[in-house]
Amino acid sequence: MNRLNATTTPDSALLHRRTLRETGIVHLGLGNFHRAHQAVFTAAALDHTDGPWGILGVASRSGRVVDAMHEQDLRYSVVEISPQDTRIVVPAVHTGAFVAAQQPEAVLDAIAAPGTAIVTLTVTENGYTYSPRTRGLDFDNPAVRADLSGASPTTTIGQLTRALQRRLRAHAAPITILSCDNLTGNGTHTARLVREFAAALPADERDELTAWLAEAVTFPNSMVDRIVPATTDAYQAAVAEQLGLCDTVPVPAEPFSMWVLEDDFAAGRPRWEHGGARFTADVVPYELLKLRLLNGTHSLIAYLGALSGCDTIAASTAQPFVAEAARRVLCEDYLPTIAVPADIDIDDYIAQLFDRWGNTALGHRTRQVGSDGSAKLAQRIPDAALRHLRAGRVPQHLALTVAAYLCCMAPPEGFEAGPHAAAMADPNRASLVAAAERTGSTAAFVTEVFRSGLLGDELATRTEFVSRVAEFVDIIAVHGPAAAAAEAADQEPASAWRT
Ligand code: CS2
Repeated sequence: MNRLNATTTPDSALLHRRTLRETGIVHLGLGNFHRAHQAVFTAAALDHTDGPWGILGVASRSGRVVDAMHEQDLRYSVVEISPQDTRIVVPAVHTGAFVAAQQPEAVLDAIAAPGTAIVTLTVTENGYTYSPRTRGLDFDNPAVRADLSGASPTTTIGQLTRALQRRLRAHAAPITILSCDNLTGNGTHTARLVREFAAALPADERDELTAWLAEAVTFPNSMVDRIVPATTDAYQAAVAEQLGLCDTVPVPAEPFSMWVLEDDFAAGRPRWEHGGARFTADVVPYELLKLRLLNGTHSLIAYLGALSGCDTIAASTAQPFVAEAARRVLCEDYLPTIAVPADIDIDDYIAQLFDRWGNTALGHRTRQVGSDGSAKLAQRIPDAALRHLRAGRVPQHLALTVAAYLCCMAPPEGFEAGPHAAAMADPNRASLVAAAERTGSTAAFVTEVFRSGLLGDELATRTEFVSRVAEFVDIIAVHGPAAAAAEAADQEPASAWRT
């Protein structure tokens, strides 16, 4: 079978047909999400309005996608999957791809290049070397310290700041850094970390860079949304069947896609609105809507699902006790903490979320959503929980989410968390297991977890929440996740928000 490449791609699958030569965007994090989201929006924008917006994709460590994309003239397919339909599109917007770990200086040169107007990021919640404890750059992280010492940088914040420094020295042309990760105020957050890195440089470098950052570099906030599972052989088979071609790095995705951005670009941008993106003066309400209603609820579905033996999000949500817990965490614990943007019909939005989670064709795994919970939950839980606690209410299903997470990471003695929980990757797993072994009781373990700063310092002082988490851990351990969910639901009558 022929390989997918520039000659073989059928026109009917191409999202835009011009051959791109100019690189206007450098993207850090050449993973599936970028390839199914921003790349597709960019292709659709270029199909409508031409521009110098080719994307140079930088993978952080792995060469798998980079090598395969080179073998395919930088092309790959996006397989949009629903139970009704499979649609394949080829975005064809990349002008280059390489691995940062193999060519660290090339990252700096690419960002400093005069043609580069935007740097986009999908480096995951974990990729920002952020400390929830200090709420700033993690200066205790050896990689951050190495980047500050002047070695070729390996952290994203180090790469960005060193590249901006190089750009300032070379020609000082304005540029935009656009975070596309699931973080509240992702642009503001990135700006703060870059400025903290710059402020830690020697005075002669620091002052000039800090002034130029304020003047010439923008960091718009953006909300990104598309469920993108890890790829499997089934997607290669779908491409083979529909296009008659071999693509070794297709990306699966749900049909839904959404992008809301602040229009604050220092040196121009593609006409992403033609691909369906929305521009707005204030993205934060959209970010909170998505981070809490979708991502926050997603975490609970993933942990309860894994603990009840479910491989996929769709299988987990198909269980009535999980659907009920999801509805309650969403409507009672998250929704009252946000201001719904005026153009969102909240009932439709919620109904659509349940449809999206119920997409049985997608194969989105509980282990994928449950991975990196230590970084994800810090974004999803503390601010919402504190809003309720300050008002005198213990948000039961937020406590349940943390308890289910802890049972997946450090299963209590005698409790079998199962293979899906065991397969969740998390940089904090080992320290959680060690804390569980060290402490004599669930209450002591959970208290220690909160004191470690995992969910920020303030939530650790809310003993009513901390002890509720411990109680749920015990209930899960003895009676299972469904009993814990029933206990959470019993604490309060279902609210008027139920739809
Ligand atoms: C998920 C997200 O893995 C996770 O934590 O909640 O990746 C989610 O699928 C996307 O944010 C959807 O846009």
